[in-house]
Amino acid sequence: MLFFAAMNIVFQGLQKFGFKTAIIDDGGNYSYSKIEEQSNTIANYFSSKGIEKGDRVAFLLAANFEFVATLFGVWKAGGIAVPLCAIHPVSELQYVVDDSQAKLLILGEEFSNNVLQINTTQSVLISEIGHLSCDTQHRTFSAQDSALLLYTSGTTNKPKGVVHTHESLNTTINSLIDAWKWSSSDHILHVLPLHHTHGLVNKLLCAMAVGATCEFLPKFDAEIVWNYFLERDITLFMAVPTIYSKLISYWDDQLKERQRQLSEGCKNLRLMVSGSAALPVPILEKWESISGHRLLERYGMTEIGMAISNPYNGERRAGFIGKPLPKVSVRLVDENNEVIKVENEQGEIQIKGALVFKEYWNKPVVTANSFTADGWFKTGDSAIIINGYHKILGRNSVDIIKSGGYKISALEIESKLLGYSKIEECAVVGIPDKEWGEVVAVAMVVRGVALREPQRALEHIQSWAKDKMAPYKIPRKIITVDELPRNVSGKIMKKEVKKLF
Ligand code: MCA
Ligand code: AMP
Repeated sequence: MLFFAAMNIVFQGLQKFGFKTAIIDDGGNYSYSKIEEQSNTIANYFSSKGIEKGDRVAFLLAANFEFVATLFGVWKAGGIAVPLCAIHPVSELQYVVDDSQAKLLILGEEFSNNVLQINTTQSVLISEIGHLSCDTQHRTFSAQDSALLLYTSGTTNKPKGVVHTHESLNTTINSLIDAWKWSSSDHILHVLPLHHTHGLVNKLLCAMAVGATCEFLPKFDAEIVWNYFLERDITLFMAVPTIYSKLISYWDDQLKERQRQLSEGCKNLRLMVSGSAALPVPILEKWESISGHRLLERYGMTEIGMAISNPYNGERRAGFIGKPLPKVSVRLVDENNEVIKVENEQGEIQIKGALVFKEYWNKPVVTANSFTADGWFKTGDSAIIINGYHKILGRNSVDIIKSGGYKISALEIESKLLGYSKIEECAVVGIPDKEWGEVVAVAMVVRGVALREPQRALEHIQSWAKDKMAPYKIPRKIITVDELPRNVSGKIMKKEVKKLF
């Protein structure tokens, strides 16, 4: 008998929507029943491999049906899902596998080379998980049980694992379904990575919870996305600002008649959302002029899911992230942790509610320090409220960079760069960029003459870094200096470093 507590709203969808199309990928169309069936098979396999409640199962799979079936399979077996980043080099994957103490690693065919390179207790290719007819009794889990471990970069050198429970995931999913009017007739085009909240929760899991169709592209490609808007019945699109910027560039390069057709194609959609990084007002305005859609900008974070949003109906204010979603408590506090009670005063955003994560994996001290004594999560984002709407003003830490919607730790890159023998000292900063939001830049003091010429240094370092860091972390701008700007106590002054570029 198959049995588990359907505490997670997305499970209800698997049973309720039966033969409706849930997923479309390169391989075809898959119904909700197919996910139910395949995830049972996978859960049985996990149980046969000794996966028990609370065990971490890591998986490196392309954005496709197998990913979705594996995610549900992990949950049905009582495990904690650890989706890995498809574009991370082996060293970064190894870090996540080790840090999460994954008991099992699942790999897609396209990643089969990694089997030989990542050290794990057990790893298996997804294609090798056959159909086990044994009638496994799936474990029950409660709302408070851990469900998901997502890695995020922060003010610490190495990425931290953010643990979400079934309840915290459900809270964000339910609130987005209401706020953005998700329904079973929705068809979302999915172009984002699945190891982050934006792609995994906002797009995939919301779709699965309401019986919508989620169509995956293997990789973002501006031309393909435009053609999908034109030719298919897409109703929903969600992306980071960089993607809208790339879609605009593509449109700009087309002849008038094609531009007209592309713009016309956007009429089929009912909603387009932007998030993960600040949406520049010129992008919002240009997008509105070519697509007819005023982007709905919202604010979230790996640790909290989605907290603040512009409205579905009503004013979507350019340059603002909107108002708190229902069931989320949001406050701004000044540097003395005094709550700001009036508008037009800048403070840190702090969040409370069932959407907030449970803990950083194996980091009790860091977890405790990220909350105030009275239980508010400190986001590190600074904001102001004007006429009821929140506006992000920046981050408290200069060491956090957002590039293409990815959060990057300057400290992590610095520590990796110092592994290059010719670099004596370095300071990594984010430099504003029209397309990427910010790009990674490094000022460095080098040994010898080989890296003195900036263009040569850039080529050298980019090629050296390829197997050590994900593409979005690799420095795009480099300068060499005789010494880094420091204050009287010897601390590098990052604001001065930024000015060097
Ligand atoms: C890639 N390139 C870059 C960067 N990334 N250059 C500068 N800065 C970067 N960050 C270079 C590559 O090296 C390559 O260069 C060229 O750009 C194309 O690379 P490619 O990988 O093909 O780029 P892409 O596929 O067009 O990627 C752009 C992207 C991607 C689709 C915007 O960055 C992306 O998927 N971002 C989304 C991340 C995300 O989902 N974040 C959500 C986390 P060359 O051609 O020279 O080789 S935040 C979150 O979840 C919270 C909760 C929230 O609020 O949402
Ligand atoms: P991550 O930790 O990768 O989930 O990124 C979360 C961070 O992205 C937040 O702390 C913000 O700094 C940033 N972010 C998300 N949405 C927005 C937005 N609409 N405007 C500005 N920053 C945002």
